[in-house]
Amino acid sequence: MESRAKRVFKYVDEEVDAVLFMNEEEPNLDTMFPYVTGTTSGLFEQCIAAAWPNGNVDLITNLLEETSARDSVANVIVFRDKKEKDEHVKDLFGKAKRIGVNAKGLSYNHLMELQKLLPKAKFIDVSAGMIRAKLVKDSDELGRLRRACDIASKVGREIPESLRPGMTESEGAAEINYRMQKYGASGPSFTTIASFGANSAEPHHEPDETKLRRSDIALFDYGALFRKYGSDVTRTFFVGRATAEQKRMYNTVLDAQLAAIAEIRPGMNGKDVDAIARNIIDSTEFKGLLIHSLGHSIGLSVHDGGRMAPNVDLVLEEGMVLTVEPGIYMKGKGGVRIEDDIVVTKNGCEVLTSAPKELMVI
Ligand SMILES: [Mn+2]
Repeated sequence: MESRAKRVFKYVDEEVDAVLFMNEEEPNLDTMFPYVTGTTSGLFEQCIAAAWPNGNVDLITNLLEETSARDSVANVIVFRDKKEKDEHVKDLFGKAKRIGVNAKGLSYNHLMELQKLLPKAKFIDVSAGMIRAKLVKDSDELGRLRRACDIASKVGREIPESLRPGMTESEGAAEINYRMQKYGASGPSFTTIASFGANSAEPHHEPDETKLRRSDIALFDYGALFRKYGSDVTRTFFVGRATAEQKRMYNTVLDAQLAAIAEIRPGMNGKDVDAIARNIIDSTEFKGLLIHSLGHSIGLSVHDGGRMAPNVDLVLEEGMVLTVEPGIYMKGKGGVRIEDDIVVTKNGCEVLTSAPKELMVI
C-alpha cells in the first residue's frame, strides 16, 4: 500500500511540517483519520493522528482502541488520561512550526486546545488537498468498496420479495438494514431511505409511518458500510401497476443513467457527464425535474468531496469511485431515481453495483 501520509503530502499545497488530525466524538469523526492511519475498526474519539512528509504516521490513542490501533500502519502512542495525551502532543509536535490541519474535520474547540498546547506553532488549513487525496482510491480501498457494493447489490435483489402491502417505510428500511448487516456490513453507510407514494418526490425523505399501498412508487436509497467504506444504491419499484406516465418517467431516468455511464472515462469532466444525463431528461416532458447533481464520490463517507454537477469542475481519473444517480421528481405524485456506483477505469468505467434495474412492477 502506498503510504497514505506520502499521498497526503502530495496533495498539500501549503508549506507544513506535519499534518495533524483530531477527532471529536461520534458522529463528528474526521474521515481523514482512518484514511491516514489505515484503521479498519474503532472510533478514536478525541484521539490524534499525525502524518509526516517522510511517510510516517503516528496515532495517539486511548486504551479503548489500542488493539485496532496496533493493526494499523501507524506508530502507536497510548495515553491513559488527558494529561498524558497533552504531554504526547507536546513531545510529538514540539519541533513543528507549521502544522497542517483538516479544517473540515477539526472542531473549533480542539483547534483552541491545540493552540494552547503548542503556542509557538502556526496552524494551517490543508483541507482542500485532503479532498483531492481521497478521490483516487488505492487497491485496499477499492477492495473494501467492492464488498460494500456487493452487499448492497445482494440486498437490492431481495427488496421485491421483502415488500408487503401495508408495511411502513420504516419497516422497509429495517428490512434493508437487517439484510445488509446479515451479509457482512458493519451497518448502513447512511440513514436508509424508504419512501412510498408521493413521499418519493422528495429525494432525501426520511422513513416514517407511511404505509405501502397498491399503485405506489416505492423508492429505496441505501448503502452498506464495509470496514469503514460505504456504497450508495437507489432502486425504484412500482407496486401493483405502473401508469403510462410512471413508465415514461422510469425509462427516461434509466436512459439518462445508462448514457452517462457509457461516456465516463478518464479525462472527462464530471460536469459534462452530468450534462449528458440532464439533457436527456430535459428533452422530455420531465424537463427541469432532475433537481440534484448527477453523482458524487464515495469512500470513507457517503459524500466524500467530489461531485458530478453543473458548474463543478471534476476531471475524472482512473480509480475514482462515484455514484451515477439521475432522478425525476414530481411534487405530489412521486419520484424515480436509479443509482449505481462506478469506478473509473483506464478506458471507461466499471459498474460496481449489480442489482437489476429494468422497470419492475411487483
Ligand atoms: Mn447518492
